Amino acid sequence: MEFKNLTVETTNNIATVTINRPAALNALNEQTLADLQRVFTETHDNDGAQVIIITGSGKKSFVAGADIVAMQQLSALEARRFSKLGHELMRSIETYSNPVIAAVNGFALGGGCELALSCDIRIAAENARFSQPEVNLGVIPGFGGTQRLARLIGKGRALELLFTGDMIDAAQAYEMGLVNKVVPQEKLLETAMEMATKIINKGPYAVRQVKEAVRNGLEMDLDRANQYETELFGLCFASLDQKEGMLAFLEKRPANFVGQ
Ligand code: DAK
Repeated sequence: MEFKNLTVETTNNIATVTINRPAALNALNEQTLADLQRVFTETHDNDGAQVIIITGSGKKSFVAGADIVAMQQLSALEARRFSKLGHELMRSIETYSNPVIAAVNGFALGGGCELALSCDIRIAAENARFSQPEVNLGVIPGFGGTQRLARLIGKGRALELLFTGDMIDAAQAYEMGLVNKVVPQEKLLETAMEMATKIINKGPYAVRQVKEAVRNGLEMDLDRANQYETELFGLCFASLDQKEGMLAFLEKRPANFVGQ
């Protein structure tokens, strides 16, 4: 696939998607949103990468937000369309069948923070900075920030960040549970790759079911969520991966999963 504002490199079923608009610190304009959307809608399950890593080009910025130059002149209707494109992308990432890791290599502001929030796991470089600064510009987050941030780090801490627009560093983000790990910048992609490699060596069918179970279960009450888990657990026993995984354990050898 060819893209205007992205590069995609796939090694051993792990795709690294690099947002590449260095002159604007990788800010998200319509083209970039559309490019990213194609990554997540044109590949599925086994024909796509088993893990996708999203990062930004350069050492300074993951994504410095939605593109303020492009947004400045929008009419209300155009702003609504832009917001919809962003929402659709974030949802495509969140519902993508396989895990998505954000490797946050610098500023993750506004739409950049929202992009990281839509990923399953966030690994931050020590120089990463996070904020939802939309109130500085007289708007609110338009790509799900008010919803996903509160769900991830809790209402009180999310509201503080959303009301003040304060920028926090990687260590603070880690303390709040906004990121899973903080590593030196030069180790960022290596760490993301190591985690991705660990994941792709597990049963791919089970990994996909884990993502479904957690994502959908969080929207349900506990009884329904446990029932849902029971159904997905049962379904695993119709998969080749369950048969192979358990047989391999009993034969004391590594499993050869097929992802079905
Ligand atoms: N958009 C466009 N260009 C940007 C940008 C952005 N978000 N961030 C940086 N740039 C550009 C700068 O304008 C500059 O361009 P030139 O002047 O060189 O042409 C270049 O990137 C380098 O930036 P700086 O010179 O400013 O670099 P510094 O190191 O001095 O500062 C910074 C880095 C990240 C702290 C600073 O650039 C900054 O504060 N950037 C803006 C960060 C920001 O406020 N981001 C949030 C954007 S708001 C909605 C839809 C979506 C959203 C809201 C509503 N609806 C439709 C309702 C989402 C909103 C946002 O994401």
